[in-house]
Amino acid sequence: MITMEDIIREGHPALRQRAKKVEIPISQDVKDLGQEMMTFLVNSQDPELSEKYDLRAGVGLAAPQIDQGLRIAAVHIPDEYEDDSPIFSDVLINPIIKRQSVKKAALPTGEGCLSVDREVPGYVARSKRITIEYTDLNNQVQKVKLNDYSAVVVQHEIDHLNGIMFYDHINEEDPFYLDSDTELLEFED
Ligand code: FHF
Ligand code: ZN
Repeated sequence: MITMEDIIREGHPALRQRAKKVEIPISQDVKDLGQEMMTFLVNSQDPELSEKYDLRAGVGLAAPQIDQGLRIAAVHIPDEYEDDSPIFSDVLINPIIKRQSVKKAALPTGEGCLSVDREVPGYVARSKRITIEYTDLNNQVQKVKLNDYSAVVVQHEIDHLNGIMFYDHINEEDPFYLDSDTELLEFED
């Protein structure tokens, strides 16, 4: 089972490396790894299990964060964070962004990261809408359109596969500067 002890923190060089493509069809090891990553997210969002195993609640996890330099990311968005679209939950192998909107969106709280044990204030402007393509754990190619919260999370995960941290995107002079084509997303509930 993946716990916080398995998650590497900033300063570890693996977080700055480009992860390698996964061979398709995927091996049993990759399938197991992807399933473990998804289980971590589900457990971390469960009040009892997160308390029991001392897990920080997460909506995404990229393989480099557990020191596996492979292009694999798990995403599990809780229900209440999806307005119109159905909830997005999947393991993404070799994800690529096929299309991205010019219009940007940023979370009002800024972002955090399981590999960053400090608050980093500031807005992270990301594409508001993306179309991604990836292979799932059943070796099926999926093409999915995402917007707002789920698009932000997936872009945060794909950044990890490329050695990019969320704070690389924060404006140094004015962390809360908002571009005219960046929408501040609303708080949930
Ligand atoms: C998180 N947690 O999942 C953050 C961190 C924007 O690469 O957002 O580092 F669990 C992956 C509802 C709302 C339920 C929020 C992408 C953030 C990705 C994980 N938690 C949440 C929830 C959360 C990171 N990460 C603060 C841990
Ligand atoms: Zn992260």
